Amino acid sequence: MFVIATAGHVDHGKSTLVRALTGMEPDRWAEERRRGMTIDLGFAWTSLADDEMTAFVDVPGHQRFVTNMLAGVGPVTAVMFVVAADEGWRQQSAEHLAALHALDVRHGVLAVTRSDLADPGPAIAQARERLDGTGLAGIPAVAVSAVTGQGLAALRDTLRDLTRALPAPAPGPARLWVDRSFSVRGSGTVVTGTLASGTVTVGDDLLLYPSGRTVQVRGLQSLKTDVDRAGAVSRLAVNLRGLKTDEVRRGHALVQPGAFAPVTSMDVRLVRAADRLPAQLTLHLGSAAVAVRVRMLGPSAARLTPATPLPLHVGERGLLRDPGARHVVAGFVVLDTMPPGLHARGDARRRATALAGMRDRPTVAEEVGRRGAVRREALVMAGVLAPGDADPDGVVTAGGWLVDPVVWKQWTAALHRVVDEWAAANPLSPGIAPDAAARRAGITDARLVGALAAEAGLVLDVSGVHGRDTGIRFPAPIRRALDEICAGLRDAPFAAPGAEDLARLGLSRRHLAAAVTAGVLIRITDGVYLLPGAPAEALRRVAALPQPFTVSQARAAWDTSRRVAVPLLEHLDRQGATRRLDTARRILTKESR
Ligand SMILES: Nc1nc2c(ncn2[C@@H]2O[C@H](COP(=O)(O)OP(=O)(O)OP(=O)(O)O)[C@@H](O)[C@H]2O)c(=O)[nH]1
Ligand SMILES: [Mg+2]
Repeated sequence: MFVIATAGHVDHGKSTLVRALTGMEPDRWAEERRRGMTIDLGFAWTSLADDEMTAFVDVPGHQRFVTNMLAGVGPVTAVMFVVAADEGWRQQSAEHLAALHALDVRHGVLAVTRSDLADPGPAIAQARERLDGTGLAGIPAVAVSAVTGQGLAALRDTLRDLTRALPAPAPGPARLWVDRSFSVRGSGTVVTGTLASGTVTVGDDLLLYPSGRTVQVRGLQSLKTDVDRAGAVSRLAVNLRGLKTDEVRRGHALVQPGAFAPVTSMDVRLVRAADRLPAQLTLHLGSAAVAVRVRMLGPSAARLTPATPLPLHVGERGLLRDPGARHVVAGFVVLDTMPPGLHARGDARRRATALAGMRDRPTVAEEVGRRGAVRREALVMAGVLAPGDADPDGVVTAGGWLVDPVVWKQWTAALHRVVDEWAAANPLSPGIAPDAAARRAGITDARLVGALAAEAGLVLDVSGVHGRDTGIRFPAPIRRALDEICAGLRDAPFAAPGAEDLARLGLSRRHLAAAVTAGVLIRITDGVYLLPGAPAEALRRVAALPQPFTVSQARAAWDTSRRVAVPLLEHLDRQGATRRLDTARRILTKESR
């Protein structure tokens, strides 16, 4: 299916032309027919060629209903621009063109209608001139009369050529901008809209914006025909389970879960804006019209804060209007849906400079480079990365993060420094907990510490991150047993496990010897194993005793038994840290004082 929106000044013959092309009545309301004027959006369809259907979204031309007009064209990429031969270019011709240009609509046909009432030549020439310099410059023009039928066949052919030349809808998640909601007896709530991307299937769970509710698709119709499934582009009526009619209305959106972040703050590039914009405007995007706070960052950059969350992606276009004024005040391109806070003096100016250097559709590497590190799913929800995309080249991926290689290097170095500092300050527990390490090293997420530790040649185990990697790999039960012993020794550094403890844990002499080689434990004497930092801590504690000191004073200071205290003192003697004075007393050597 193809979807084409109409555009053009009030009363120029848009609806009449749609009726002539489709045989359907786009003006749905009695009031519209009585007043001979379109108020709300109308929908009609026909087959221009083969079996493929073309649906028209017929918009009102009157200035008062421009919000309805924008809701109609918002999700549509092709337009039938109507100008009356007898009236020529008028005010809403210009306003509609400004909106289409800002939305970057590039596909269209110029229909100069009512050409039975006047020579269409001057109106065509005038319209072409106005279209020049916009995205619709050079579109084919057709003179037509809906009354005499003159030119209608040519218009059909031109519209058919237009639809054939339309680019396939960009692959992407399902998003349907709601333009109507009503209740059908026996079915409940039905919404209609233009599905501009993705696929919807009966039974799907979708997210409703802005409420964030999950709703289930109970039934689908496309052009009044029941379907099980519909893909973009299509006009769709969606029957929703468990939703009251007043809970959904025009401007809401149904989207695929996990595909969009609820955007409440975004940085945009302004297109064709005045130097300064009012601080409060209305934002139009898709079928939505939402109050928005505008903060100018620079001449063509602004931060927008919509009053309700919007499901949108980087690179999308929208409009800003002053509801009081009679024109579009600016178009915009979404550049960042996760903008950084602006706290310090000069932040806004720096941000404007950064935004000026961004492309409308950044690559993943550019986004990662700009942010240093970003969650993969955040880029998916920003529309920069598709869920199935392979991890991009030139970016480090770990733990669900995409990290800039320069930042990765900095983090690796910082982790090394933090681990060294910690080990020096805490000789008895050389492992630092991952979240503490992340905090000290300025690493965004503690879940990255494991990968960074591996990169840095460090070890992450139950005792935290530490620097001992000897390449010895223990079987899992042995590793667990050693971890248990280390954890116990971190709490009570001199409570060396006894022979029964070691036997219960399944640790043989061979395992313990390997643990010593690996630097996990040190052997004080046969059967007495402590953490590598234990002698330094032991010395620190006996240094605090009155000198000289006895074995039982040392034992008390270490809170251990003679089984450990005696060989540990002998170990300190051998290291030259302590010296025996006589059978009972020892003293710290000069070197260790
Ligand atoms: N003579 C003549 N009259 C036409 C032609 N097309 C439309 N009209 C008349 O022009 C008037 C306006 O036509 P509409 O189709 O309602 O115009 P519109 O652009 O849909 O108007 P809005 O939706 O209110 O913006 C009606 O009285 C139509 O009968 C045409 O080709 N020839
Ligand atoms: Mg009309």
